[in-house]
Amino acid sequence: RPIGIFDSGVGGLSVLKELRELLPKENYIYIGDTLRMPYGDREPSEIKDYTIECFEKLKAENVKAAVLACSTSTSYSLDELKEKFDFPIIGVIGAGALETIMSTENKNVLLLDTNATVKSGIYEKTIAKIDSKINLISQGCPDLVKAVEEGYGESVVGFSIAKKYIDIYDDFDYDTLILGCTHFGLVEENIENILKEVGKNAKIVNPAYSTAVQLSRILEEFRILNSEGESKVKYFVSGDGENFKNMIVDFLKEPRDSINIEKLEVT
Ligand code: DGN
Repeated sequence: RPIGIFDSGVGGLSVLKELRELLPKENYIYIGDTLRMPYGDREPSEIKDYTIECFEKLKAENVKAAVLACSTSTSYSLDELKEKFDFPIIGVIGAGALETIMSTENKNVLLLDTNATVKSGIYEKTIAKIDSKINLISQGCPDLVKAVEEGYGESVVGFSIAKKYIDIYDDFDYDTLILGCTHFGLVEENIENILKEVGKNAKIVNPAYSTAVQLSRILEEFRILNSEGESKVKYFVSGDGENFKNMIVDFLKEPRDSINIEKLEVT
């Protein structure tokens, strides 16, 4: 049985990349709700309904476990999904929050995320349960989500968009920066270069990696790892598949003609 990955768009590719490195023999089903993305400026009820609808598709594909590879959906719908579906589901915030707690020494942390995730306060709450002394400042970066989704996140324009948000916190002495929205994992190198340019010696937390580690441990523990055959990925997108395909080629370095994308019909 395959592993499911869901994001509103291309952001979950950052999680897929890490998962395939850790679990190269698994099959994957990726759903990107590209028609209705970005979720970051939507109402909580819409985020929840759309996410559940996409998870029905993962269920129909008989996934053995799934990653909710979208911080926005994790903020607003993880609890409900866990109640509704009977396969294990992990979000991207738990692992990201833990890694942050272990990373920061001066306890000043900057979070770049979607407006909706920032508004939910979920990172603050999750972190405070373990370390209430951490001072987290959050910034919604909708223009950066758009740049990554449309494929110019790594360009000069994408660089200056990301820098615009980082520049706001010039006076904040943070030692850890969280790439909360999974889209930002696709431009981690740009962010690293910006931090260098502005003279910030901060560690980057990309929850894609810690989330992939968390899932691989769960699969190992329950002994439901796939150990034979060739790994395949099947993509379903609700919007235009061309741009999505370009991102797979650029970011995952997949040969174009090996990419299997199907249309996901949504209401
Ligand atoms: N990758 C999503 C997230 O992590 O929240 C995307 C954002 C969006 O749809 N705005």
